[in-house]
Amino acid sequence: MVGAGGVGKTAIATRILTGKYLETKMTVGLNIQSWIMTDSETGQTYKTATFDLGGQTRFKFLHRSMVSGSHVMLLVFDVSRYESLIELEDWSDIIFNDDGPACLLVGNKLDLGLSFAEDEVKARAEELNIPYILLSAKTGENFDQFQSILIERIRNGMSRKK
Ligand SMILES: Nc1nc2c(ncn2[C@@H]2O[C@H](COP(=O)(O)OP(=O)(O)OP(=O)(O)O)[C@@H](O)[C@H]2O)c(=O)[nH]1
Ligand SMILES: [Mg+2]
Repeated sequence: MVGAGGVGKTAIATRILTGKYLETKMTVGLNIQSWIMTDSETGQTYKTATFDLGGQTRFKFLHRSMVSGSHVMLLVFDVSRYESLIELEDWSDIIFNDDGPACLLVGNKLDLGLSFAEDEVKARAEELNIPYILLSAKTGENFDQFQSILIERIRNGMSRKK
């Protein structure tokens, strides 16, 4: 998971792991958590590790090798902060690498409402040729759909990197 500081990466990881929204603190460096995920379509289980990367720019140099070696990259932004979408451009080279992770653009804090047109997100996702989803880690809106796409991305990322 990558994205600007404060967009809600840790809140999303927490909801994946616990099904709940809990208050978070700024992530210093990174936070790794493991869990087992079952693909309801294939019955396959995956032992998963989330690398929740602190969004402060001073940590960025540490992230590139971890991200390019992973199966899935979630590019998280805050729908109420347009700059957080723009900042994700830093990861374009990894997105466009055929051997890179399967990617998903995630717009969080949907409960606050979008401060710009959804078409902007759509256009960005089309440019990068990756799917996108808007959700709220706080209310859980669209989280079920997110988890289905996530498992599809894991399947996709695993088959790329066999
Ligand atoms: N309204 C709203 N607030 C949220 C949501 N998700 C997270 N937040 C809040 O946004 C702030 C930052 O959330 P974090 O999950 O810590 O953000 P982060 O991306 O992990 O931040 P860094 O670790 O600094 O990179 C916290 O105060 C959260 O409570 C959401 O879906 N809606
Ligand atoms: Mg965090």
